[in-house]
Amino acid sequence: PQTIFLKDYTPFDYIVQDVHLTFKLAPRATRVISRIRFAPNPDASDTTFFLHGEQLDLKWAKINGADIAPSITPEGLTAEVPEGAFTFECEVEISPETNTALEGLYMSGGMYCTQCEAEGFRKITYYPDRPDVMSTFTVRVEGPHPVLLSNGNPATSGEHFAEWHDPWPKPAYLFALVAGDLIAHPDRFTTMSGKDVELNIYVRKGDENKCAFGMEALKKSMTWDEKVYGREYDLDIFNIVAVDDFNMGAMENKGLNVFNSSCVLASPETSTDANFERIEAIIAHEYFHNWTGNRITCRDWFQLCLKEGLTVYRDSQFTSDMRSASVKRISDVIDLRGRQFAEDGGPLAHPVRPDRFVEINNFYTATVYEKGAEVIGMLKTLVGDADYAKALDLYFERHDGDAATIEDWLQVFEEVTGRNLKRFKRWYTSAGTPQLSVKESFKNGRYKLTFRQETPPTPGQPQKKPRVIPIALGLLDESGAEVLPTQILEMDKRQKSFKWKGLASKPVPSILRGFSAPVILKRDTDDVERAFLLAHDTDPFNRWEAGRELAKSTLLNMIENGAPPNAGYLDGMLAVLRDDTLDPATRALMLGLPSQSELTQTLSDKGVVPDPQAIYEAVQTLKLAMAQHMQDTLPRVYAQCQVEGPYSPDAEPAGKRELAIAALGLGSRLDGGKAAKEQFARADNMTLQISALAILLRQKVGDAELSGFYEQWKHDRLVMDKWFGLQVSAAAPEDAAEIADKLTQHPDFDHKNPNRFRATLGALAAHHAGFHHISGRGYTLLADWLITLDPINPQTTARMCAAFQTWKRYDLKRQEMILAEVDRILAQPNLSRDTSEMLTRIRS
Ligand code: BAL
Ligand code: ZN
Repeated sequence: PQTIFLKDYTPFDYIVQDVHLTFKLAPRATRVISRIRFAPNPDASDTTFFLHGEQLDLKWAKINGADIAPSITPEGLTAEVPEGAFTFECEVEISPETNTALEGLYMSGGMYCTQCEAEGFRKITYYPDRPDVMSTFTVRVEGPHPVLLSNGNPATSGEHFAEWHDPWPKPAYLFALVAGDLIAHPDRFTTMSGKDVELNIYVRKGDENKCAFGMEALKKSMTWDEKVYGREYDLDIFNIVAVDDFNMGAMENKGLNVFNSSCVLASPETSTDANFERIEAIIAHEYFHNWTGNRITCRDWFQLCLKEGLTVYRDSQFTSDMRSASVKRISDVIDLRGRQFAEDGGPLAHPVRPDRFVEINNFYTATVYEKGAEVIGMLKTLVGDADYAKALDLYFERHDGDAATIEDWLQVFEEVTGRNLKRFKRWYTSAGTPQLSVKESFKNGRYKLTFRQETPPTPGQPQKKPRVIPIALGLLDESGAEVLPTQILEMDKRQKSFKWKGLASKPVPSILRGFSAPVILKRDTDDVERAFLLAHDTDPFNRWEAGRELAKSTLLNMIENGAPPNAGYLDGMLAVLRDDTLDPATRALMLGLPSQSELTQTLSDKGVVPDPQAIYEAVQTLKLAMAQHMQDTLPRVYAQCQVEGPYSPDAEPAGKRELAIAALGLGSRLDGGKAAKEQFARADNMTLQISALAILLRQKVGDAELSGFYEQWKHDRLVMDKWFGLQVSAAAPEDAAEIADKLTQHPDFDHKNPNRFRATLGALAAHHAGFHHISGRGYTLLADWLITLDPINPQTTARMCAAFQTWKRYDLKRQEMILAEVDRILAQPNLSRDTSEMLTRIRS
């Protein structure tokens, strides 16, 4: 397969002036008739007329009304064209019903829908399918369905047809079409300039009672983007459609967002607090793309972080404003360390802006999205809130209607601030997580911190230059009072020292407050200082971090030296549990332990070969010790955190439930699940019901509840995904693969549905000790299913291959077993480009 390089970018040879499409829908024989006006691009150097097109059955093609016989390859169409402007027309036939890749136009549960990002439009018709080709679209959809939707504003409609016109030029990846027997949950919004906008969430019959929360989230997002970024919505209508079969979470098509139903449908009985929060964030994310992604799009796919990093950053700001900023920050960092640090430290490491790819679908990664958002957070920290706002205003003003680059983005910051961002730009171009080590000295009231940055080599980048790292720092005295409130140190060299004088005593530093940069902090410290910061740090993130570090040091000592649980840690956690001045959600986060894969990474960074079973056992031992140490307090906290009245997904009641569930989970190690059985029996919402079930399954006393849950919810697809996933994630390590295997034989398992596939096999891959069980059954089962799924849905298959990316961390036996499975998949004939690229990179 061909590698595509950023350095080879050239503009398309033509400008597309406008596009007219007619769809005559039929499950296996949809006809797509296109009329496209082209004109030569004065910025282009060549005049080859090539249009992308894959798996299309061309019926005819014309230029300026005259038949042509273009040359067709599996990748597209080439034709002779006249000089100057001309009109290209063609008709193709496609088969949505047999499109299991869920890319292009396909069918899901009887409805038609599309997914075109990144390169799906070429499976709909012949077109220059690249993000820098932008045009207005007029679309006519013909079919017997009550609802016929496309982008933009509705034009005309009649019996069995509807026409839509999108006045905003857009690239083909933002095209969308939906047709089906759908029900609308309608509403309206008045924009800041007084424009009335029609809003709809379209769902299948039976789901109409699960739209209200999503609609409120949409209106909140529209208001927030006006208030915080001054961005107003720009069409007469905004539609969201829920689809059951979808490779991603959701898609920001202009005026017609298509959502995985799991990311929009919500009700207290079927969705957990975490589901509600995620739905709110994803609705905001897709809506925010209207400006950061759609009005200003990417010049080429290497610039994906331009829209994704910024939009993730914006949705995290939104969630911080709607809920608790510190809880959001802590949760984001847990996620970043779990997914992005693993990627950055292994064979799949790539820069936030990659400079090469084989299959762009493989670059919708935690690095592009989440690290991309971290880079924007750092930029804002460095330039300050006021200049960030000015730079964003300039960005929107200057690049509205453009397909832009990271250079364009950084340029507006340079102009507004007068800064040179050359060194900062390395965050975009250099892969790997910097390690930031720090040494301190104190003498005669003078305190000095010396930082050093080092980034390990990553594939294709053996040497790393220093980057600009904003370090938020505060200093505390021995009583816990702040002697230096938070200030930002700019670490812009390989090594740099910072000094303070006139201090009465040696301070305790609180470094990297709020996790001000996505780095690994390396500091020789001890549990006494960690316990001090856990008790006193005024920065909520670093207070949590101190507890986390203490937990890590306790667990590592247990794993490596067979030590008993550290009494200081147990006391510290008991104090946290009892600390009523801390909000419940923060207490719940503090009581959580580092994930087993995070511990694996820490061990492997220290040069120790991790044993997944030993890590699992240490975690179980520590949880039991915590339960014993807290046994008098747990029931009181559980009782205090009961929420009265009707269910609300707001942050405050959700936080209380989270702490109650944490207390229940620990307590179940002493009461054999008695209290969890009671909670399951009286639960009137999914958060309480499924958390109780999870606790019972972990205690191996939940068989009756598991069957009861199935009988209660077997009609509900999204709840059944939870039922599948939970059984695997709650299994003991030795049982996880066998349980997953049995579930794949269950009549309700459907490997063609990405949600069900991910719920079952994804849960296995995420069960650290289960997936890496020394029997190797986890590896074999996942590989079997990846081989089965690849010809059906390459995108979902390729993403799940990432489960194998950490193979180098483990012992030789596990390494051999993993590589044998990777090679078995690679040896399959006709393996997709997606999967083959992923596994080849993992193998390297
Ligand atoms: N653009 C793909 C889906 C998303 O990031 O919103
Ligand atoms: Zn996005």
